[in-house]
Amino acid sequence: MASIYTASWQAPSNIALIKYWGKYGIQLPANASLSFSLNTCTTKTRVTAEEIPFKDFPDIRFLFDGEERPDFLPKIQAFFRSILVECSWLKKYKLTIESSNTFPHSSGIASSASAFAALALCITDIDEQITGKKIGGFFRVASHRARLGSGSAARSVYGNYTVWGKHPMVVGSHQEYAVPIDDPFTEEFQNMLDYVLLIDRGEKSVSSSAGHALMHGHPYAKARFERAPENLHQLISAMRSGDLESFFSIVEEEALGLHALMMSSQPNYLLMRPNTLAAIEHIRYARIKEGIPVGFTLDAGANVHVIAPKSIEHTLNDFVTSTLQPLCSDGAYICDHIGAGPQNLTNEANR
Ligand code: 2P0
Repeated sequence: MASIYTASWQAPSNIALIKYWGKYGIQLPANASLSFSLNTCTTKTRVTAEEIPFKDFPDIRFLFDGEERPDFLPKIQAFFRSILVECSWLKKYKLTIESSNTFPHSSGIASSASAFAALALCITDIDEQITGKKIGGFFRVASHRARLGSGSAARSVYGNYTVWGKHPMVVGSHQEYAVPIDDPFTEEFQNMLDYVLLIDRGEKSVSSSAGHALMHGHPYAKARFERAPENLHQLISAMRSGDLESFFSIVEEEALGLHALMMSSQPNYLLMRPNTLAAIEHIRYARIKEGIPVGFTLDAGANVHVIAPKSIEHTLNDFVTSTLQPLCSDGAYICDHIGAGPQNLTNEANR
């Protein structure tokens, strides 16, 4: 009888505070990035591997929310091609991948980080089952594999704060995989809230992969790749000393700097929308004029991540519902916060 193996993992989305923008070689980052994993925005994936006669390439079916989605296959196949040498057993298996997100479909929230993290965790889990050997540094291996699917996914195999890319301030940091940051950050940074304002739910005009590619030959690339490690250094220092003012200043510079790079690419492009700017102005007013410890960051899109320590949750709820919610598409926003990381659901899947 053909052998069948199953693994199921839930992995979080993450938001970068120090951005990864620009890469070289095989998915290696031009600078180290730092992010935190979210709690509510996650992808749940189940992989079933069924033994079949030898083929050159794994036979893959991909279902999203129970529906066959061949449009996702090219990126998934590219991922499997890149891990085929280290997981040669894949050639003998037919894979069924079933995936779903907890965040709303076409919300404009990037799902490649949580999706490839969940997939890499499932494949690494099945790897252990098939070979019968425990993989030392399981999450490090999964992070390296996730990176090959999507760079930011390397950071989504852990909870809390992570760093992907070598940086002198983070012991053990590496270009090929992310590492969790085990740092004595002060209390306000241990319970960060992230409310995601859904400003525009449409498809982005330029994909992140295309955006990364435009950093080759970018007129400001050199300055960016020198600035990012300096910002990472300053950010960690601010988080160690409880300096929220410096923290917000660096995080917002990174967000605006990311979009400035897009706006000065050749060809240039713009992902912010008028309500992105309106939200930013309100957030800055609240912090600078009203003394509310709140800031923002942006992903590669129009949505705004509103960041604040948990201690001001009630104030933040009032501020968001009264001032920011009207700027959101259909008034939609997601209340999230820093999360504990992926969950192994394999035993549940095998039941
Ligand atoms: C980040 N982003 O650090 C940056 C900031 C978006 C804004 O990494 O080509 O989907 O798959 O490696 O990881 C989004 O790009 O790009 C991203 P690929 P990815 O989170």
